Amino acid sequence: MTLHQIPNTIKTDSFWMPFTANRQFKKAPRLFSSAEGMHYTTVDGRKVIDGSAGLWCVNAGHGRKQIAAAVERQLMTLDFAPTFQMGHPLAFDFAERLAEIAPKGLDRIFFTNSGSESVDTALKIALAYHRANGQASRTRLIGRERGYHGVGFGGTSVGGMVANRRAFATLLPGVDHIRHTHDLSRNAFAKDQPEHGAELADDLERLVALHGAETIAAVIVEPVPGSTAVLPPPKGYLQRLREICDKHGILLIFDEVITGFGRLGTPFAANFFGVTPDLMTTAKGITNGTIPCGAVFASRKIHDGMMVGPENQMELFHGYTYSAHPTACAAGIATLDIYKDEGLLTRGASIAEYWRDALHSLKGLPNVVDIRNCGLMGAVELSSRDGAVGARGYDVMVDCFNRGLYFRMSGDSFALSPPLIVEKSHIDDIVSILGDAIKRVA
Ligand code: PXG
Ligand code: PLP
Repeated sequence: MTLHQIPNTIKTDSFWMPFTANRQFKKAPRLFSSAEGMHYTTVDGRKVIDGSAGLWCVNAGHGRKQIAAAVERQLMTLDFAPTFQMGHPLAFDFAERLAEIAPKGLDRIFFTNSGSESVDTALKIALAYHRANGQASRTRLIGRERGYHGVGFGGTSVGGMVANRRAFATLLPGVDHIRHTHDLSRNAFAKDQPEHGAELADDLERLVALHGAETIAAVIVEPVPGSTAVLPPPKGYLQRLREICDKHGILLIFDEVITGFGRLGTPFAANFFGVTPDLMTTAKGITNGTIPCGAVFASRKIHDGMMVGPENQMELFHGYTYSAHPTACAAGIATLDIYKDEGLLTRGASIAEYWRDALHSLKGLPNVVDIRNCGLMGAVELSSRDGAVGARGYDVMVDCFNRGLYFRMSGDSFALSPPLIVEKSHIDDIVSILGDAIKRVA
């Protein structure tokens, strides 16, 4: 199991690692020292294929010189400029460029520094919008079980992964959740979107009946939940959710922090599913993972609905010191240039079928209970060992790392989302290393 893992030669005590079993990790650290294209290189010089685009963010692959050069140039020209009652041209240019690729009508852009900040921003905009439009009673926020919306108090509250919630007491009041759509009994090994479960969107009607529509501000869902290991929505589900929101005047927020910027073979999941939300949260791929940045895309209806009151009065009392940071804007524009020049926002569509078939070839291996795919997202789910959820998954993950494959795991599921530059040969490598590990660990 410790093959290739160097003895611990660095001091690891001070860094309190995020979302990590710190004590276990520090006994045998897994350390990357450089990256290029589809691969990381470890501190001991091994090439490891990146099966998860870093943390779902390095969509154009690693080591893009164009982005590095743009950031360097920007730092030497204008290192920082405020965007509170001041501005700098790149912020406006970047917003215009994002508006060009936005789902139709979602072309008003509020900048943040992460997915968590995008989520909390979108939730606050939803509340403020209703208040500005005479519906101040709409204060409830609805999430979904198994959802992940980052780690702010807002995102944690609407999130639906119990481990991320239970240590943090009562969170925001007035939050409720609709049911998740993961249903192995009906949909195991479904390809692309599962057939069964569109009716689960009706769970929103249950909450409307319970609380009254006039108390509900917004519903937030990931079009394809990522952190709970890739759960494509049942056919018709998102359409139905949109209809129910419209019927009751509830805003629909798509959290596209993972699905944004080409992950499904379309610029955004909203394009892929043909469903347009009122607000869309993004981050990660917006700068190819290089410089922290996020953006909330708002509809004209929401934006214009907030542009009320005296002109000399701020419309939204919200923003971050680093909203539209010059280096993030420079990195973002360079990233969008790469996406455009290389067709990466739609490239996934041409390789998604190969990806799907390769993943589904793992069906029948020991303990494999489900395989899921959507665009260039994919997941393999294993059954858990008795009384030890996550143990088998961890062993497979470590085995893969030792043999040259990195990916994210969630319990006993593996979430795969390679950089969008992935070639068929890389997919073959990913699937063969993973398949061998599943057999070996069994
Ligand atoms: N919303 C969604 C849908 C996300 O996936 C966030 C919000 C929060 O973004 P920030 O930038 O604050 O982390 C995310 C982030 C994993 C994994 O492998 C997923 C995320 C982050 C790190 C790891 O499941 N998603
Ligand atoms: N805490 C203090 C004391 C601050 O002054 C600020 C910003 O001015 C913040 C937190 C928020 O920081 P940020 O704008 O980077 O989110």
